[in-house]
Amino acid sequence: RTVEHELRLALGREEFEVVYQPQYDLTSESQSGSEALIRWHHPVHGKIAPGHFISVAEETGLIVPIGEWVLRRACMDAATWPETLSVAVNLSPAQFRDSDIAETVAEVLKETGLPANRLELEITESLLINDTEEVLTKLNRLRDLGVAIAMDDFGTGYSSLSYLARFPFSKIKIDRQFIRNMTRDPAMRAIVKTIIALGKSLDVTITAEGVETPEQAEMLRKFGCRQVQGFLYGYPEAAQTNAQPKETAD
Ligand code: G
Ligand code: G
Ligand code: MN
Ligand code: NA
Repeated sequence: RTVEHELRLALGREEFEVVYQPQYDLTSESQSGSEALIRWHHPVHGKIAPGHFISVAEETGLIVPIGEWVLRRACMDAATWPETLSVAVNLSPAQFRDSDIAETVAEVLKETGLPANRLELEITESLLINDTEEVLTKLNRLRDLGVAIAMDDFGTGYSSLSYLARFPFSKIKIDRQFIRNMTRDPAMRAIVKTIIALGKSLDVTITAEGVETPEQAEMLRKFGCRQVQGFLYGYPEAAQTNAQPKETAD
């Protein structure tokens, strides 16, 4: 397939970029970190969104070298940020299945000098469907390194509350579809409120994704949501703009 062939060449041709979307802490009213998101600048086709190539990368196994490249880039960049800022990196299930992910993460932290507690790894529920001992062992090894593990897109896919008891998450990210409809749909509102309360009981940080309006932010604050991410707070942008803290810029 063309996309596969082009993806194979893209790493060597330096066509990928990592952009960063800020995450804000509603308690301290300040940025707590950023999520790293890959971008592909194809020489002919221009910008290609991750939605169009991540699945191909997963099917072909290319996600292993590409994901490792993103991880290294993100840790290198974050090592230059103020030490209060963390970086979150998305991991695909294939990176757990086809590579020694804990070994890779340990190596990259050592190489870049980023303290482990400033790295967060985002995984999705799909990793936990085949809820094997091997996945659990790898997650625990990552946790033992001192990195945080976040459950991404919570509430979509095959959510099971039992995952929250079996795996050592430090954060749950509420999927943006719940946030989008929260202010007008009472059922969505109840779900968001309940997930936030659950996070409190489990001592897990809750992040609301896709926050776009002040109304949504106000409601989340009222429910006691700790962290927010979304266009209201910032778009995914090149590293340079995030390298300077907002307070001291200018
Ligand atoms: O902005 P956005 O279009 O960046 O991202 C779309 C989807 O692609 C999201 O679900 C996001 O988690 C995923 N994604 C973005 N960057 C990466 C990455 O580096 N690795 C993996 N596995 N997924 C990514
Ligand atoms: O699945 P994951 O959370 O990793 O995906 C992040 C994706 O969400 C990226 O594609 C990013 O561009 C997108 N995103 C981030 N903030 C917002 C937002 O406020 N609204 C919408 N519609 N998308 C957002
Ligand atoms: Mn994510
Ligand atoms: Na998400």
